[in-house]
Amino acid sequence: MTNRTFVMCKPDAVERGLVGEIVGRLERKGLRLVAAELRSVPRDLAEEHYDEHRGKPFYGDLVDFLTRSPVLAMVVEGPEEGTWHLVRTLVGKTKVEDAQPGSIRGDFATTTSENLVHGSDGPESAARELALWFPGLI
Ligand code: 3AN
Repeated sequence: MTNRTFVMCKPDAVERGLVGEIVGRLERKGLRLVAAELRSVPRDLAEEHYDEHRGKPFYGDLVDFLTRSPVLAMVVEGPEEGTWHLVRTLVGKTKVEDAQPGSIRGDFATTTSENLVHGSDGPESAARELALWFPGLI
């Protein structure tokens, strides 16, 4: 379903106790949790999740970070197509200095490498990531 997207509170969000804040923002927007699981991420899943960054200088650090401590993996649903885009707006820009106040990263993140939340960046990546993280739901 294209009105579903994959969202994850990364290890820094769980460690900092910001899961309630992040999920609350999604829910107050009007989005709904379809599934959520606190999960320790195996290295091969982290590598597959960040497949598009394989070979980049920060790839190893990215995989180390995602496997450092548990994440909250979620399936989030909105009333219309393009839920992924709504979530990306709530999450804020990738580069921490560009993330606007009012967005999750703009309000709570201080580095680009530990920026609290992942949200799929398009319909294709949403489909790929939902299948990767929640194969039973597809
Ligand atoms: P987003 O998380 O906004 O979808 P992506 O998919 O481009 O951004 O990057 C995935 C993650 O890789 C980012 N959340 C960030 O932690 C890390 N990252 C991306 N670009 C850089 C960079 N230039 N330097 C360090 N880390 C980066």
